[in-house]
Amino acid sequence: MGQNIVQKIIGSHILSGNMVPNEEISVKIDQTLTQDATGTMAYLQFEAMGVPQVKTRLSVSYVDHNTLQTGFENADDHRFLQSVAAKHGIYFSRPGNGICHQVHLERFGVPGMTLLGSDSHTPTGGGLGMLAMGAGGLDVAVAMGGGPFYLNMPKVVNVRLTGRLKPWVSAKDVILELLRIMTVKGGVGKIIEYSGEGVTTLSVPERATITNMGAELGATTSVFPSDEVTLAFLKAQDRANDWSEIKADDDASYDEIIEIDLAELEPMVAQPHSPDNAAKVTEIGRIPVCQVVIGSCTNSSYTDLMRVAGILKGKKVHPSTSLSIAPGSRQVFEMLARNGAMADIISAGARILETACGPCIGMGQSPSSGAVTVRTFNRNFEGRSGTADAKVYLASPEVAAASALTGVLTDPRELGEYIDVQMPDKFLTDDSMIIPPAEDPSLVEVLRGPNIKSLPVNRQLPAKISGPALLKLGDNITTDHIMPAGAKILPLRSNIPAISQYVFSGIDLSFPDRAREAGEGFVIGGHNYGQGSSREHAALAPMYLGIKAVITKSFARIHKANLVNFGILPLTFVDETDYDTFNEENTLEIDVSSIDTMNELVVKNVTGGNEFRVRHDLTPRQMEIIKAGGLLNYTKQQAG
Ligand code: MIC
Ligand code: SF4
Repeated sequence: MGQNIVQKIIGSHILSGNMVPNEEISVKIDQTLTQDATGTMAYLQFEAMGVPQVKTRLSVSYVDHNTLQTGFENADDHRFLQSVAAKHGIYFSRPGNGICHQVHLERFGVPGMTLLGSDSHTPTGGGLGMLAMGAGGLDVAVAMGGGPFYLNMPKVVNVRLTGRLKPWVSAKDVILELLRIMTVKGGVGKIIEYSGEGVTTLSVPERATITNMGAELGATTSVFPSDEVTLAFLKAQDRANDWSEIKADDDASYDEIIEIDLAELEPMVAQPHSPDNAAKVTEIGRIPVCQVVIGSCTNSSYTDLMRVAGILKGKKVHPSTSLSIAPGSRQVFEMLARNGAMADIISAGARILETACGPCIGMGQSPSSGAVTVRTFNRNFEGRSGTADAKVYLASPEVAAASALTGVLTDPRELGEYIDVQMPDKFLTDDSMIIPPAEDPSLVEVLRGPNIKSLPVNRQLPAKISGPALLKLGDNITTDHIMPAGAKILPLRSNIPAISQYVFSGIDLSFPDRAREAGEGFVIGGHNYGQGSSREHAALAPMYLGIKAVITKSFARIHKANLVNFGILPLTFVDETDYDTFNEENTLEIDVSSIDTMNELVVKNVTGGNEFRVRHDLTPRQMEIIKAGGLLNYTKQQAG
């Protein structure tokens, strides 16, 4: 029986378990990446493991999130990251060199390899035919130390692409259509594998836009074949030697099949406040747009920005609309500067931002109150832009640039003749902003500023946990709800005591104080709890505040793994209607002494006098981690 791409790559990296859907497996990780907002923790954890040099084939530390230096904090973190990288065998991509996923695609990604990144959009690498997955920083630290990465074997969904995109329809529209079909929880426990003749019509950056936003489906990752198109891209990056062909066997089988005819797609947007709230631009109509932002790891490649420049050339941004553009990498930025396209962009009235995540993570450019903003990003969760009542629409660079000119949401097909941008035969390659690790690590001193606080650790799991249900939430709670980002809070990523004061701050400002006062407590959620970012701070900071268990209808993959890593029990209702049988602030009590032998536990509602059942699906290994109070404690115990 033939194999699909997922089975081939996992099969060649599997260390334990069988490739049976939902069975726990572990795989060897070839490459890791971190970014600064999750990286400081990941490297503190790596240091705590006491491994002198990384054991991966390649590990890269990027600085792209916390680049706004409004105080010493971010700059201190950058300095720490640079020195810790030099000491432990890690390449360091300096601030200004670009967004981790874009740079990794250009300079490091290798078809057929595994990549683990402390960022949920690591699947961008799937555009090159890698098995690229997002995880919490601690899992990445373990992988850097040579440890396996554990996951449940996902189901494989085959998305068959036929036809070819019409002019002005783009890769973003493909993934928005898939989000419309599958929703933000449709990909949980699955990997999306693309095939069909439509694949050959898409360039690597276009494929990467699609795999990038597979994260929004909740999918473990997404992957494209590695073919002639991949080879051409790698050649143009001076990396032809990194190429190998990766394709599914003709008789490969899949758990699910979805067909999309590229020729039938039209320009789309995701409406507020969810990436799956997708509709055709023509269905929404010409609503006034206050702001347009073009950039992020989804849509800021060379071809994306060349087309934007072509649209803007000789025209001016509408007087009631602000246009900001952040190129995805220094390679893209410099190529546009040299070929004159940047001049067209500047002349149109665009505000050029640093080559970084920027507004995507709320680092500046927050829109005005109640404003409609069209962004080429991947997430439009409420409040993520920094303006609580802003209405964020996600769209392709073409829709965004057209709307910037007209001041209203605009179908780019109105622009007339299509601007065809060719992939360059040769990209400008200059890796001088990527600093290799030190030749003699013993000479490197790791520099820690006062913002870097030591790691809090959890206690062992007691026999009984009890406390109030501190917060009762609905479906699709994101890690942006749990642990918000933005220019004010992000600089505290290496300071858990300080950042914990902002847990759930967009929902309930009293949460941290109530949690502290209670000593121990619970959070209650609906379906797909913890979707979105990989930030382990959404587990670590609640753990610091005394959260012992989170009880939900279902979890998103990365967040659930992060909860386990920090010793918080992820539990789900056996009967979902029990969600309605208790209120916020009711005191709950769970006897957890038998989690080893029983996967159902009884929750006593001490206030209401009733009981209900919850379950866990922890593997024996995860059970030991929970009992130890988290992965770091567990690893120390294992080491004796
Ligand atoms: C995001 O897009 O939310 C982030 C910021 O890149 C996160 C990581 C983080 O919170 O640091 C992600 O997607 O994992
Ligand atoms: Fe950065 Fe936004 Fe991409 Fe996250 S989604 S890595 S914040 S550009």
